[in-house]
Amino acid sequence: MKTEITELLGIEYPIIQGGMAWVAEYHLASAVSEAGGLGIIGAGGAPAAWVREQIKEAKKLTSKPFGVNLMLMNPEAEEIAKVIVEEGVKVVTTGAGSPEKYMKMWKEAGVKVIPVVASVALAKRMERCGADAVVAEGMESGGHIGETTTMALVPQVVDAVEIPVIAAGGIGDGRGVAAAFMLGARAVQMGTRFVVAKESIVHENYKNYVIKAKDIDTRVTGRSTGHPVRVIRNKQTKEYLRLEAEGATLEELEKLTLGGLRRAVVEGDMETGSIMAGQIAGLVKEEKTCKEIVMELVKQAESLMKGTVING
Ligand code: TUI
Repeated sequence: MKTEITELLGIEYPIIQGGMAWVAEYHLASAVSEAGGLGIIGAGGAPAAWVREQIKEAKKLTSKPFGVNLMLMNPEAEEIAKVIVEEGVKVVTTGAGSPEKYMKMWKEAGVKVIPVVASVALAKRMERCGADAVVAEGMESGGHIGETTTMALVPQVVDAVEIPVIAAGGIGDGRGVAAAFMLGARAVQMGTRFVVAKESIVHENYKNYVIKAKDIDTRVTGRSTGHPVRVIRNKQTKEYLRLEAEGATLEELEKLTLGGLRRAVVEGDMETGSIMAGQIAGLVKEEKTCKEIVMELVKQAESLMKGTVING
């Protein structure tokens, strides 16, 4: 499964783990990298010192490449951007904004830069300012999302840029991987599937929620605030969507979600927590190791694509 992305990143398989806040810490990231994919440490809203520590711990567990995801709304984004360079991280992905102001520093340090985009316009802008690849993330994804589905977004981004495109959103098994290649992607990024990995440190309640979720169980909160976030429905989303429909203020709405991801991931609070997950949660049925997940994805995708030229 060699593609422009496996070559660019020096990895075995074109499978990237999403940089999920609170979830994507060093145990998960190093396990995905050890399995031949690209593990990613998600900075989320964490302080720069935490990110540095995570990078150091990941280096102890793997000598293979791994990345860091910089969530651009992080108040310490500037410091984290520097930590990435200082610690010699090979790959950075970014989310929830445009990483333009860090691009020069990263490129000069030889860091491969892969912004996550939800539109053709941002993909083009990222290519112009030197991105090595982009992740085109559809609205099937968990967490902060755009407006367009993976099926519609990926081929449009592929046609709009010369750099390789990684597909994300709604991919949970080898069929999704094969489909992404058919759309012109050169790799996939997956989050929800890895939430339930054995090496994932999320609370057991969270994993069980993903495993139990059906196809129609996610909801998008925050459409009215300009920050749409996909989560598995629970008591919090019911209350949130009710308030949102009644025209509640941003302040009232934020009261419900503040610290919600931490409550769900760390405390296992399934009532007031934000259980971020993608629409593919309904497909995720059991906990497996990262190695088992990656090997299963590769085997299934390869058998579906027999005779298909990926880089054609
Ligand atoms: O970033 C994500 N997904 C995320 S970030 C996150 S942390 C969070 N926690 C609580 C509330 C809100 C966020 C959880 N999930 N995916 C990548 C992504 N980026 N999706 C969409 C975007 C995006 C959206 C707008 C990127 C750029 C953008 O505008 C850029 C510009 O300046 O025009």
